[in-house]
Amino acid sequence: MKSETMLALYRSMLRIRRVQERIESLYLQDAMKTPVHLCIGQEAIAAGICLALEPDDSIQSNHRGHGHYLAKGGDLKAMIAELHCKATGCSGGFGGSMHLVDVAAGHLGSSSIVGGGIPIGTGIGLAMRMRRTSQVSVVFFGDGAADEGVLYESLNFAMLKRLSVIFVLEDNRWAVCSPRDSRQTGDNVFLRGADPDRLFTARLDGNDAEIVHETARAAVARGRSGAGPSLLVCDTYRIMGHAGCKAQEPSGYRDACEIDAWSDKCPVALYRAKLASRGILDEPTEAAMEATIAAEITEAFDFAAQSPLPHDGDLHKHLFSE
Ligand SMILES: Cc1ncc(C[n+]2csc(CCOP(=O)(O)OP(=O)(O)O)c2C)c(N)n1
Repeated sequence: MKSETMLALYRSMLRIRRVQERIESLYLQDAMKTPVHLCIGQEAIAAGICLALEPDDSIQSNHRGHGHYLAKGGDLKAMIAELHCKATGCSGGFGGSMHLVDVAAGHLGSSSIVGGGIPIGTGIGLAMRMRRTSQVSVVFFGDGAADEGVLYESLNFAMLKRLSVIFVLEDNRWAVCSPRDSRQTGDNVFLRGADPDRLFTARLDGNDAEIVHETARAAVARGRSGAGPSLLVCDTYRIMGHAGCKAQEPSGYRDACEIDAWSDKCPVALYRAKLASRGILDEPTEAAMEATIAAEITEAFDFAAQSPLPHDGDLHKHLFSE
């Protein structure tokens, strides 16, 4: 892997982490008028997958979608404005944190309906096929969404038509406060009817950005060649609570040792150490990266604070095609 690619992976993860941290630190001021679901701990998946995509490839995301939006090239100012429900937000202030969209960046939307993006991303893959393009459609979803029957219908259809869809399961082991074992027998989603000839499957360390990126590149190449879909199951963990910020997380349903063990596998810290040991990331480079990201985040929060709220008269806009 080229050193620019490694630095791009690191920058993308670091930027997602710093944005999440700023949201976390300011959330309880109540200026952000939307529930938030932070993806701290899961940055390597968004960064690794999206760096393998072109701007006109598309992604579908879920409620925990800030990382996907940013990694795919979504506009940070518009995202932060959306969290403040301002008219300048990427969904006009009507969507909030769970409904981000940036069509220009190929982010065709996130949804609060668990599993909701799976059939949409599959349909986008069908549209790409019908238009005879070599684009790829990626769907990000959690292990809770993998409990929904629609995943298996969508996988089946994508296999049948050999669609260029990459299903990315971010297996963080928890659905709100239900552990995976209480919802699924075994831990092998591939056993549920997948055809190995038609579906490339991989279970990988979702906290290792390079592994995620290399695997995504293989899945993208397969999709572009017309060979069909892929299912990438990325093992990871959400370090923060399910929703809101620290103070709002009910404690007790997760073992503190489990959280500590996964915190030690922080994808950002591990990759920083790896790049430093390879001599690719030195202190001045990292300091410059941090400064640029910090300035960008401050600018985005200022932009959101100064932006107007949507007009009352627009309340029913965007409900129907005009
Ligand atoms: C169809 C549907 N069912 C239930 C919910 C309530 N709900 C919101 S998030 C969530 C858990 C999702 O877990 P997972 O897909 O693993 O994603 P994670 O939150 O762990 O990232 C649930 C059940 C919902 N939003 N939509």
